[in-house]
Parts: sequence; structure tokens; C-alpha cells
Amino acid sequence: MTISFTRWPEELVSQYRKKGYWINKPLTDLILKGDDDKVAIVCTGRVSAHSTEEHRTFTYRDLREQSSVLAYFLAQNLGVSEGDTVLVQLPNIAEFYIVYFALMKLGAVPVNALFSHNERELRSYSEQVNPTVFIGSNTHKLFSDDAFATELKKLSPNLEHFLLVEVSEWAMSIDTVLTKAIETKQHALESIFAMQLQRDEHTVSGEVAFFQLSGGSTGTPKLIPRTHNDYYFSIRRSAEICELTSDERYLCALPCAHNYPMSSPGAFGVFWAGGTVYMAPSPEPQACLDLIEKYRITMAALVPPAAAMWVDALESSMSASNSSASFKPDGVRQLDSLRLIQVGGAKLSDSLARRIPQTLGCQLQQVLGMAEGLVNYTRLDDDIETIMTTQGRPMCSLDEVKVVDEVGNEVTNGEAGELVTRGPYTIRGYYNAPEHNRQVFDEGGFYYTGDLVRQDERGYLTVVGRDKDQINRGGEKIAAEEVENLLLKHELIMHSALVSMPDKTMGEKSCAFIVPKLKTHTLKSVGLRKYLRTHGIADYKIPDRFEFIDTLPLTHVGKPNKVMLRQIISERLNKER
Ligand code: AMP
Ligand code: DBH
Repeated sequence: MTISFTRWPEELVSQYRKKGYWINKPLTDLILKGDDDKVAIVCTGRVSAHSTEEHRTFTYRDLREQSSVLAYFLAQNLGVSEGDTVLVQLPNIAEFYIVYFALMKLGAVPVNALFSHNERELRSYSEQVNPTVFIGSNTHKLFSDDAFATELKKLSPNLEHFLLVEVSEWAMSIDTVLTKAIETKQHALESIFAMQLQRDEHTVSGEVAFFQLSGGSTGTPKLIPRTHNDYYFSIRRSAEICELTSDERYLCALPCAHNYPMSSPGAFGVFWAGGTVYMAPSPEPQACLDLIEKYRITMAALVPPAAAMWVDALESSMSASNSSASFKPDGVRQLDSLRLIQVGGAKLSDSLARRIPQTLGCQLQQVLGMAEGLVNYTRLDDDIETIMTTQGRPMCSLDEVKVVDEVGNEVTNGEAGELVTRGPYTIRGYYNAPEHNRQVFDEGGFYYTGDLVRQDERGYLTVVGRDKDQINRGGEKIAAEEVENLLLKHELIMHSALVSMPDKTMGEKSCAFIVPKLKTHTLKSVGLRKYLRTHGIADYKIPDRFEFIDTLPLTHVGKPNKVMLRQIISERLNKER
């Protein structure tokens, strides 16, 4: 019935409850507060390939009712029940939240794949959780016909049903469910309401609500079990720190399934506060700036490359229309509704940080978070230097944070070391991954983040590097091992090593060093990209560059020396410049 996961020790559970951090309410609670007629979601993304660009509006009543109607359908017609897992892959459209809360109402446990995920990622999630239902969209190339669905079905013994947002020949449609249910709506609402009343909230809220995704550093993407209690706390505390009210108009332009726009404080924080979420298909600056003006958006969450694009777009339009150096931030566009831009997911440079408030005319907040839990924020009343140069401090006093050296000893304030943490909303283990858990959690339950940071005497963190085998491509995380393993399956490749290389817009891009089996090889970047695509990995994981070398430099323990490889590629890039 429930999903197994590594629990917090009992004495901490009581402490978290006593302090009012864990309130024993399920996540369905998040959407109860907003007034019936208040707009909860404005969806600007296209629902299907044929849909017009008209924006769709959903009130809190719609969100509550449609998620109940869908829940009723899933239970009655597809037999979905408590503890069942469901694989979901939706773009930035309102249905993402309707589906999410429908599943929460049933106690079904979703994995929300990113829309950029491809065959390999979906196969892996499917194998790990054995879902009973897949919910997706045929705007994704994998679901334009039923070929991949058929394959997924073979792979997952429990997978019986496919539900797409739009009408298709081979799957049921959410759209039809919601439209057809008009006659049975009252009955559906009552049934789901009765079902909710029967559930023991106290018990339910301590259990796994859904799986978050880890950027990872291993061969297979790891799943993160988040409970109602811990996630709900993280959302409420984030909403408090960001001072959300029911007047908030939040722009969700990052992938909605990502932990950051979902919970830091994200759309869920906004629902909890009774505000409105505006969904954009992507952070593309012109469209987003148009939305900010049109809807008088108050807040948006960005990753550094998106922030850079917005600032560049505004600066160039300002210099085109106003040749004097002293322009008003809203001189060209009416952006005065904006109060807060959050930037997180990857390191923000001091120089870009300073341009953000200048150009957008609003406050900046830096966010250092992770789907595993811990989130750090700069506070709204912090001094400018802190906001520009740090990635904030933990959101609550029970977040335990240590900065440690290679052997696990704490370093002194101001010195660099690995960030390790535990607390009321940081997981104690990945799902079903005992071996990996032994590597990244210690006996005390501390999570070793792989982030190299400095902490000042006030507790503020500044990210200075990384000690995990991961590339952070402008906020999109790539586990090196996953790509390397695939490359190694290529018949002409002997060794491969994926490392980061500096990039002006993305911060980092990925470079694959390849040792071919034969000296007289005919391997080419184009061919290797094609090869990886045929293996169905997400596009953002495909190396931006390939370097062919005779041997890999090794460390003294015989592993590829990635420090040296990063140096080699940096030097090459410098020379090319
Ligand atoms: P994930 O575990 O996939 O959720 O990714 C979380 C990781 O993203 C963190 O452990 C950091 O490596 C990185 N990250 C998130 N926010 C920031 C930030 N503001 N600055 C630098 N790195 C960040
Ligand atoms: O990068 C992240 O995973 C992230 C960044 C900011 C995150 O999970 C979050 C805030 O909650």
C-alpha cells in the first residue's frame, strides 16, 4: 500500500511535529485555501499541436473540481488506488497540476518526468516504480503514436493504461474525461470528498507523496521519495521567506515538474498562498516579458542562463530606444509589477547578479536548492552584498549544515569544503538504491551533496565548485556516468569521459573525451550524437563537444583524471578564442 523509504528517526519526527514543521496534512491541502472564484492558473502553453494560442484560465474551484473528477475517473475506470505508482510526463500546461492533485487525492504516487526526458529516462523510471498508468501528451514526439507506449507496456508488468491530455486514436484523453464528466460531476465530487474523509491524514502525511527526480551522478537516474509532511513544510517555509500573499502573480517558465518551480516556493507555494500561477512554455525572454506586462506578474523563478537572456533582451531594447546611459528600468516595457526574480539551479555570477535588479527594476533572490531537500535563500531584507555574492542560507533552524573536508572533518568558517546536510525536509535515502545510499549518506543520516561551498559566520553559503561527477548545464544536471556508459557501448569506443567545459551563456557545457579502439578510427561528433539519439537520451545530455584522444590521463587510483581533462578542454577553448 505504501512506498518503502528511509524514515527519519522517531525522536526527530516528534520534534518536527512538536515544532509545527510537520503538520500531518497531506499535500491535497495546498489547494484548499484559494477562494472559489479566484484564478489559480493561467495557462499560456499549447495543449495540442492544433490548439490555438488562447490562454486558458482555471479558478481554484476548477482546480479542486477537475482534480476530483479526474481522480474519480482514475479510480473507477482505471482502478488506480492508494499506493499505485503513475508515470507522468507533461509540458508546462495546467493539466500538470490537475493530474498531480488528482493523484494526491487518491494517494497514488507519481513520478513526474521532465518533458525534455526521452526513451531512456522514461524506461528507467518505469522499471524503477512499475507504474499502473502513464499520463502524457502527444505533443511529445515519443507519444505521437503508440509505438513507444507499447514498448513501455512490455517493460512494466503493471502498466495497463495510457492517458493523454488530448484526444488520440490509441489512448484515452483527460480532455474527454473532464468534458464528459459534466453529468456525473456531482457524484464524482461527493465520492472523492467521502474518500478524503475516510483517510487518516496523520498516517498518510508521513508517507511518500511522490517521487522527485535527482540530477544524479550515477548511471541510472535516481528517484527521491518526498513525503507529504516534509514537502509541505518546505513549501510553507519557502512561501513565508518569499512573503507570498494571495496577490502573488507567479510566472512558471521553468519546467513545471522541476523541484524549484514546484516548491521553492514555486507554483505550490503560490497555491498555498491563494495567488495565481501563470504558465509559460519556456523562459524565452520576449514571450515572458510580454506576459509580465500583460498580466502584471509579480514574481518569477529563473536559472542563470534565462536570467542572462532576459537582461540581454531588455538591455538591447533599451539601448535601441534610448541612447542616453541613464534609462529607467521600465523605460521600454512596463515591468513595474515585478517585485522579485529568483535565480537558482546553477551558480550565478556576481556580474550578472548585479545587472538583474538594475535592468528588471526588482529585487533579486538567490536560491541554492536540491530535489533531495535542503533549500537556501537570500532573504528579502538582506543587504545588497549578501544578495549579490551568496547563495543564501538554509530556510529553517533545524536544517543542519556542515562544511567538511575530504575525510569528513568540519572546516573552519570561510574555508571551502563539501556541503553536507540533514533536516526536516531532506531525504534520508534515495528510492531503492542501498548501494548508492551508502556512498552519499553517512550513519548519522547526513546527505553529502557533492557541492563545494564556503559558509560565512552568519551561515550564508557561497558555491565554489563541485565534487560530484555531474555537469550543471545552466541548471540542467547531467550525470557523467550515464552518458559515458552509453558511449562505451559503441563498438568503436574503448574509453570515454564526460567533463564540463566553461561556457559564456550556459555557465557549463559538456565535453566527451573519447579514446577510440582503433588508431585509424572514423568516429565523428555528428555520428556519435546520432548514436546517442538513437539510444534515446534526453537532448540536453548529448555532449556539446567531442574530443578524440589516444589515452585518458589517469589519477593515482587509475580513474580518468577529470581535473586534467577539464584543464585540457579549457586550454583548447582559450586557444580557439
Ligand atoms: P538536483 O540534485 O538535481 O536537484 O540538483 C541540485 C544541485 O543543483 C545542487 O546540489 C547544486 O549542485 C546545484 N545548484 C542548485 N542551485 C544552485 C545555485 N544557486 N548555485 C550553484 N549550484 C546550484
Ligand atoms: O537545482 C535545483 O535542484 C534547485 C534549485 C533551486 C532546487 O531543487 C530548488 C531550488 O528547490
